[in-house]
Formats: sequence, structure tokens, C-alpha cells
Amino acid sequence: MNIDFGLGNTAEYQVALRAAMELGLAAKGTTSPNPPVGAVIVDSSGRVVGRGHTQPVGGPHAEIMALRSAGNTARGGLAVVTLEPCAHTGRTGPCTQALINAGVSQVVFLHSDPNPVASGGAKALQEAGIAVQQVQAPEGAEDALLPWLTATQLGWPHVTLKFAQTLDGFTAATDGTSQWITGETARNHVHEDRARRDAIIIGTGTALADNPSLTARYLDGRLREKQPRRVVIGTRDISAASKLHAAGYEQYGTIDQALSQLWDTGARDVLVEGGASLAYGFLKAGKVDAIQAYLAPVLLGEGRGVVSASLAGTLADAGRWRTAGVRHLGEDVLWLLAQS
Ligand code: AOF
Ligand code: ZN
Repeated sequence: MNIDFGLGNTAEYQVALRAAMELGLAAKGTTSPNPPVGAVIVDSSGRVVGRGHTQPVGGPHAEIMALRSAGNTARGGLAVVTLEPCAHTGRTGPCTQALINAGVSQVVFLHSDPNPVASGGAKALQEAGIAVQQVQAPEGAEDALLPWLTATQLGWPHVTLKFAQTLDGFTAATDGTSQWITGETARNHVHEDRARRDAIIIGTGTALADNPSLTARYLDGRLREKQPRRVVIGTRDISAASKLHAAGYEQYGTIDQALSQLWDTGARDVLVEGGASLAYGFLKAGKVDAIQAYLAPVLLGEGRGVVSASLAGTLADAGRWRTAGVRHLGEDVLWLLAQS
């Protein structure tokens, strides 16, 4: 499909798509089991006249929020959405109909909807005479929908394994000290990321050894507005004196029990934060969809590893990951990996 969007050049809708992706990112962590979608409305002069993102479950979808903020200026305009507009009546009405009613003449979207109940929106819009085009994400833009898309296809939560390590692969020194391997910028990123997940998971070993609170905080220690669910996997009792007790948490005996219960209760995007034996369990079971490694410019020579046991006895058997992105965070580097 080759459509003239009347915007002069494609750079303008790339800007709109970036804006929509940023709106989606702002909603991440607040929408599950629904996707964190972002939407903008652009008028015929290329000006962004409406913005919106998915509201917490049961609330309006991104398109509805963007149309509300655009008002009458949506007529004849372009809607840029990170997910194919829904064609169904679920907890809310179909966004396709709202776009048609608002008189939008063009729709650009990033991802097709893998949810069979809601999909078919592109076709419905075309049948109503609206020009529809699916586009690629702009280079380097963070895509908030990826975990939800994978989870929806799998029928199982998307799992990100996260760790901070020295340049030579250690998460703690031989005496057990691990605070801090990475600098402030990277640690702040971890907290921002926690707030955008549905749950953070640790093993009982880490809960007992580190006594973490697993909250999402600002650098000054204040709690962020959105807190993820805190989940501990393992059968050992967590002491009543643990900070987790105060913050509230859930405990499951096995990885499968935890993920199955998390899925059933709406979690789609979960973060595994340690320790080494839980990381081993998730990796060995093939339950890791993405890795988020924070690499610090420190060498220890000896120390505690990221994973507690062997994943491959010979190099040819070792799983190789695909680099999905690299970011500088102060003196540290965030390495994002996906399954190849
Ligand atoms: C959202 N936000 O911006 C879009 C969604 O039960 P409902 O009516 O809220 O519908 C949820 C489904 O709608 C969701 O699984 C997805 O397939 C589709 N699109 N959902 O929550 C949005 N565009
Ligand atoms: Zn919708």
C-alpha cells in the first residue's frame, strides 16, 4: 500500500510515531492485562493535536484518549497508534468505530493485534474508506509493546532476566559485597524499569541473604507512584523481619507455579532480579524471553557469577542471544538481549 499522507514527508509521521511510542512507554506497568498503547492525532498540517495512552484495565483505550484530546480537529486527520486499533467490544467499545465517527481519514499503526478477539481493525477501517498503513518502528525508539505482544502470543508472561555485573562477569565479590557494582544512573534506570513491570521476582536465597525491599524508588529514596507486585520463588520461609514482609509479597514454590498464577491474575511483563540459582532455573527451563545486563567498568578477577550452574559443557551447546540494544548509563552500559 502506498499512501500520500499529505504531511510533506515521512519524517513528520516518524516524529508522530515516536510521540505515540513515548506515550505508550508512559503507560507501561499500569495497563496489564491490557497493552500499553500510545496514540497521537495529527492534523493535515502535520501538527500533533491529540495525545493519549491506554488507561488502567476497563478504562478507555489509547485511541479514545487521543480523540478526546483532539476534539473536532481529528476530522480529516491522521491517527498514529502503536497497536492496530481494536475492532471488538470488550470491556470498552471498538476503537475502529470511534476513529470512523471522528472522521479520521488516515491511520498508521506499528503492530498488528495478536489478540484474535480484538484483531481485524485494519480491515474494518479500510472498509470504511480510511487509508491504513502498517509501519516500522523508528531506529532506536523503545518499544513498550514488545513484552505484551510476546506474552499474548505465548499465553504466558514475558520474562526479562536482569542483572548487574562487572566487566568480567561477577555480580558480587568473593566476600559477598555487591553494593554497588553499577553507578547511580544505572541504578536509577533499574528503579524506573521496576515501576514499568507487572511483577519483580526473586528467589528465597536472595530474599534471605540480601533482605531487599524490591520497591521502585527515586534516587532520594521516595517510593515511585507505581509499584510492581513482589514475588518470591522457593519454599523456604522468609523471616517476619524481612523488608519484604513490610512491603507485601507473594510466594510460590516453583517457577511454573509463579508464572501460571501471575498470568491468571493479569501479569504480562515480569522481571527476574536474582539470584544466581533462580537465574539458572529460568534459563535452564527456557523461560527467559529477554536479558537486561548492566555492565560496570570494574574487574574483580574472582567473585560470584550471574548463573549458579553450568548451562552448557561445551561452547557449541551454549545458547547465543541477539543484541537488541545497547545504552550508555553514566559510566555503565545497559545491554539488551533477546532470543535469537
Ligand atoms: C487496550 N488499549 O489502547 C488498545 C487495545 O477488554 P478491552 O475492551 O479493554 O480490550 C482489550 C484488547 O483490546 C487488548 O487485548 C488489545 O487486543 C486491544 N487493543 N487495548 O487496552 C489500547 N488499542
Ligand atoms: Zn481499542
